[in-house]
Amino acid sequence: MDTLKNKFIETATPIAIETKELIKTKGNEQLGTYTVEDVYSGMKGMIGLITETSLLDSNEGIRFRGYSIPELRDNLQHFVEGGNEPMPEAIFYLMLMGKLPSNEDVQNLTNNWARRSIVPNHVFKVLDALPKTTHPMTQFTTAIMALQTESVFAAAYRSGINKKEYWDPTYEDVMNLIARLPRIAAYIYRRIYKNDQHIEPNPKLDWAGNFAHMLGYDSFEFSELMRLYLTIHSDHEGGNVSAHTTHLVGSALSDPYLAFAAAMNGLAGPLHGLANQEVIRWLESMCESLQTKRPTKEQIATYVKQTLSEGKVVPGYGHAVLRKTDPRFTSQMGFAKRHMPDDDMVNTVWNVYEVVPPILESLGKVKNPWPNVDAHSGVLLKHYGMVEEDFYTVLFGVSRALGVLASLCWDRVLGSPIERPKSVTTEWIKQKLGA
Ligand code: CMX
Repeated sequence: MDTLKNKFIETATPIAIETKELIKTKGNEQLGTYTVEDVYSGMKGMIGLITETSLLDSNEGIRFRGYSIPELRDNLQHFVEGGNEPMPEAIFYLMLMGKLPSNEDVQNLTNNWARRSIVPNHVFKVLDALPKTTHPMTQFTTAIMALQTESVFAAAYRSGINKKEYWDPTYEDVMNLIARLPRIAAYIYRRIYKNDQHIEPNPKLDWAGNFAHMLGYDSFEFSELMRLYLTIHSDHEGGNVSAHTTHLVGSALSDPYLAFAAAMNGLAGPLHGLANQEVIRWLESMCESLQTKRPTKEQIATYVKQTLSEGKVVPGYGHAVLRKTDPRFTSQMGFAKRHMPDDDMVNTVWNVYEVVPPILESLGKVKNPWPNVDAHSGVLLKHYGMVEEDFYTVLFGVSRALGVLASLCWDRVLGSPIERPKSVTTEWIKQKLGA
């Protein structure tokens, strides 16, 4: 028996209850600029970061350099031949440069990333040394860490670079890393699920099209889905766990590989990027337990209530900042309406969308009862045969690189300082309040 463990929980439980009570009774009292409740609630709403690439409005959703998702559909008019979905190259250009790219800019970026995309062999060897049962996100971060041997920033820092030049090797690392992520992700996918049958890249394809090809999905529709998916998951201003982690770790002048690997460990949490995996698990276990492919709204409501009564969250619903349906959910819904309106699982997601918000609202504590990006993404992938939901967060990670690494370039240009917010103890707060 672990006596320390028992003693710890005996000591901690009354303190946790007392702390909750303190927040309830003294939550509105000021501690400098902020209230007691602000300090205990994960810094939500506190302005304390600069992120140039995108800005989130709680009612309207994300704006990338001023463009909302519907506006991007009208303005990012760079398509592959016969295509209709935005290209990730274009959103990266917009986030990095602050202005819309020309077709030539997009093509140059495709070529630039293709040139940089070769992954050194030792990275594959590191992956091959892991058990195949290792979660794909753990394999992904391990591969990014293995790739850190290539960091131009780390080498430049070691050789004594002037701080005014930091942006240059950072940019090189950022571009190399983005270029190589699809190959790494596809390798992980084929290694785990397709019996190590790897597919060589096709340098003639665009970044997302080539990724779809290396994953083993060559249908035009799937590559269009990848273009949309990799565009809309790319950024969500600076305070979310993956963006903030990149900025925080990067602020210690850890190179982009170290900063991005840390971010991916945050994305791998079920309250953040892993939620897309959890949504599919939840939908499938609902259908399995009800023995139907299309549960009725009444059946869904009963299942939602059961989930809540078991002390679990409804995955894909809620958000720390958003207070309306996530426009990234709506844009995926639009894709599904265009390409797969009769899919059973997709229709279930739409029925869940009608059922869940009033139930969450009735709890009286959920600040946002509406769906987020993760509520819809998995069913689209499943429709095309990508049924391995444990892999879904890796796709999110490949996309998230675009925003957080563009931001890291700006951090170095702006000379952002090391991040070091002040923390206090509950004892300190009690003394301050005379409680
Ligand atoms: N189901 C059940 N309860 C929920 C809930 C949900 N979907 N969303 C929030 N709540 C609960 C919280 O757990 C919290 O309960 P306690 O007070 O008992 O701890 C209460 O409602 C208040 O939470 P909140 O202020 O509304 O939400 P937070 O800002 O603390 O958390 C989030 C935001 C996203 C973590 C939360 O809504 C959640 O857990 N959602 C499900 C997981 C999910 O979909 N995550 C993906 C988010 C998008 C992304 O990053 O990819």
